[in-house]
Order: sequence, then C-alpha cells, then structure tokens
Amino acid sequence: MNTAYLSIGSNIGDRLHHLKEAVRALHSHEEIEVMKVSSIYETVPVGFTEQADFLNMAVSVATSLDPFQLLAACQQIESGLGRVREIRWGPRTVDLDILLYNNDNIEAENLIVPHPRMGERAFVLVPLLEIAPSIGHPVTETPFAVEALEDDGVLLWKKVKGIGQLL
Ligand code: A4P
Ligand code: MG
Repeated sequence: MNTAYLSIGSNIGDRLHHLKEAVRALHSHEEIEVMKVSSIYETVPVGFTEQADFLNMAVSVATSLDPFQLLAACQQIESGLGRVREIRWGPRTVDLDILLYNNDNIEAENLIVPHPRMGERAFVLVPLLEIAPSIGHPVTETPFAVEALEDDGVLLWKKVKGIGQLL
C-alpha cells in the first residue's frame, strides 16, 4: 500500500460542497482510502489574483494505484465535478493536486511529484502540516515549514476533526 498527500481547492459556486464531493469520490474509489483530512481554510488566490477566494484542504490517502493512475483518478473526479480547464491558475470548481507520493521523486511530462510549487504556498502547507506536522521533502529531507511564508492569506474556515464530518 502507498501513501499520498493531495491538495484540494475550489473557488467557484458552492465551494464546501465541491470539497466534500471530491473527498467522497476519492473515498468511494475501490483503490483509494482517505486516511486523514485537514480542516478547511479560506485562502486568497495566488498566481492569477483576479478571482474569488478559495477553500483549500489537504488529505492523505492509502492507495494501491501507482502515481499515474492516481493522477488519472484525480482528473476523472475533477471532470465529474464539472471542471473545465480555461485559464492556467484560474478559477475552478475543484482542483486535485498530488503533493507527495511515498518518498517518490517523479519528473514526467504530465506529473511532477513532489508538487513543484508546494513549498512556497501557504494555502498548501498550512492544511498539509495540520495532518502531517513533521513531513519533509523526500529528496532534500528538509521539513516543510510555513514560518518563512506569508500565510496571512490563509484563514481557518471550518475546523474538521475527522472524515465523518465531510461524508
Ligand atoms: N501535473 C503535473 N504534476 C502534477 C501533480 N503533482 N498533481 C499536471 C496534479 N497535476 C500535475 O494542471 C495542469 C497539469 O499539471 C495537469 O494536466 C497535470 O498533468 P491543471 O490542474 O489542469 O491546471 P492548474 O491547476 O491550473 O495548473 P497547476 O499547474 O496545477 O496550478 P497550481 O500550481 O495547482 O495552481 N490559490 C489559492 N489560494 N488556492 C489554490 O488552490 N490553485 C492554483 C492552481 C492557483 N492559485 C491558487 C490555488
Ligand atoms: Mg491542478
């Protein structure tokens, strides 16, 4: 069994509903079990800033899927929830990114793990460190740290104590 960490974000429509649907879809996949869920944070957009605030969270999953199969499963969930790709970094009903997959270092055309921008993004690290406080970068072995980042754009929006609250 493999362990992966995923980041989930939404900034269109009923954002909480989209996050819940994504968690449900992951958990109901035959080869994915959601192990931990973070609280939900409201975050100001990074990259393309002329868009609505996001809700972001992180989850850990146990899975028998390989990383590429897991990416395909995530993309299927995104399309199932009505995501249409328009602007890079732009608004989305739901975005599922693979942050970490075991200690793997993957640099394929369609998949880079660890997620290349995760270390600079408080909207990724604040939820991730809530469920995995001492997790580090698999290559550099440096613990991820949010202290050096501007994290004032990340506010606790809904405290989540277990997956039961989201199903
Ligand atoms: N891809 C490569 N590596 C990965 C990976 N580890 N996980 C490829 C998932 N996908 C990966 O992604 C584009 C391509 O990245 C995919 O085809 C996949 O093969 P996408 O989801 O289609 O497009 P995107 O999400 O717009 O691009 P990208 O590069 O994933 O954007 P980011 O870096 O994820 O940024 N601000 C706040 N506050 N909260 C957010 O959630 N999200 C973004 C998206 C920007 N600003 C944000 C947020
Ligand atoms: Mg993405």
